[in-house]
Amino acid sequence: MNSPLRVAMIGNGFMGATHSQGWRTAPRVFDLDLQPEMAVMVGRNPEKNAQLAAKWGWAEASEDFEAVLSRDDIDVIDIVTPGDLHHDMAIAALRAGKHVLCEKPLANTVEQAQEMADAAATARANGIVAMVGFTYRRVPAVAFARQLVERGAVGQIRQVRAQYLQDWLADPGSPLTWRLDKSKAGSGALGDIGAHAVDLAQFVTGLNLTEVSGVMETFVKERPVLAEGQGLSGSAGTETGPVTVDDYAAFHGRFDSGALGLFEATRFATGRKNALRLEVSGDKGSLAFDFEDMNVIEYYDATAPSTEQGFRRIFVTEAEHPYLEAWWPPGHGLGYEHGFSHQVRDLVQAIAAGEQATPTFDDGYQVQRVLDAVERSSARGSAWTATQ
Ligand code: SOE
Repeated sequence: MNSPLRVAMIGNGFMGATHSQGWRTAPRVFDLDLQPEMAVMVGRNPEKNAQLAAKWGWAEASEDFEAVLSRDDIDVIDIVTPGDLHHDMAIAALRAGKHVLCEKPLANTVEQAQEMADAAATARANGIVAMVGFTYRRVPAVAFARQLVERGAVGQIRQVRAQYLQDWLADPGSPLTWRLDKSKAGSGALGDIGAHAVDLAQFVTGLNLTEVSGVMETFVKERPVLAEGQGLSGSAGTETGPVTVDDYAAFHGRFDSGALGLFEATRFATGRKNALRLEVSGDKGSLAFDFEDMNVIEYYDATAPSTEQGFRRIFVTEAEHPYLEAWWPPGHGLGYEHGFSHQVRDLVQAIAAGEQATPTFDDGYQVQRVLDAVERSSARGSAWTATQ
């Protein structure tokens, strides 16, 4: 029996559900070198937390983060709270000698992200692993796109287009939630979904953004306040409150290779539910991905005979494709939740091997520098702004 890896998850919202699925499933699908144990789930509301801990498979429920952090029988802290708690919790966990998985974006400010990356670098010397939850890297089609770029399939990258289109705020009657509160979320579409687009583009291309020219907008500035205890589906009252974050963020970006990118993040793309899209254009070919067709990568080989050229749909479901060896026969496909099982697999195996898991906190800090530069650019009339 492998040694146990005892996990405490902090938070129990949407990401609590997805991470719990990952911790439950990964050990039953992949051959892991350590055995994750879902030891404790930490949440604020005792009744809700106990009910969800039992439903999702956590052995204990607690309301006391500090007490859980001080336990010797906890090895990993998995932070799935809103962004305002990431900095303090992750640094405390690293200093307590715990491995850390922290949801994206790493922090609510670039200053916080830098301190977290520094704390992770210090902890690394003691064999501690710190990882950021950009799970879209772990969609097999995305991981395969990275492999194609690494082996030169698109040649010299000239342009990148990345979009993250959702529409859950297109209705002005949608109520205020923590994602619309700057003090909780740090930013709106920019940090919540724009961060994914930035990480996806940098991961697949292997390039880093060095300067940006951005624009941000809040279309609906007041929204209904949810009555106390009402869930998102609850009927909001007549009281309204201010939206303090962006609904939309777009920017032009220059990569360290000289390639240029166009980015867009919005929650008002009516009809687009979770359209995270990437297109990479090079002098030998192009790649295109759309999460709403997530088992496919489209590949254009510009070196093929002109009579045979065209984007071809590669169904990324073969056993030889990333992660697929553990799942279903070709053509059966995977879903959103599988990225969280792949995240657990890669984190557990990195800890077992004494290696760093990616994306590291340094990768998360790089994304935060881009987000911060977009905000500074937008406040300066879209002036080109360095990310460093
Ligand atoms: C936004 O609604 C959101 O839940 C993001 O916060 C997640 O990171 C993304 O995976 C799905 O959409």
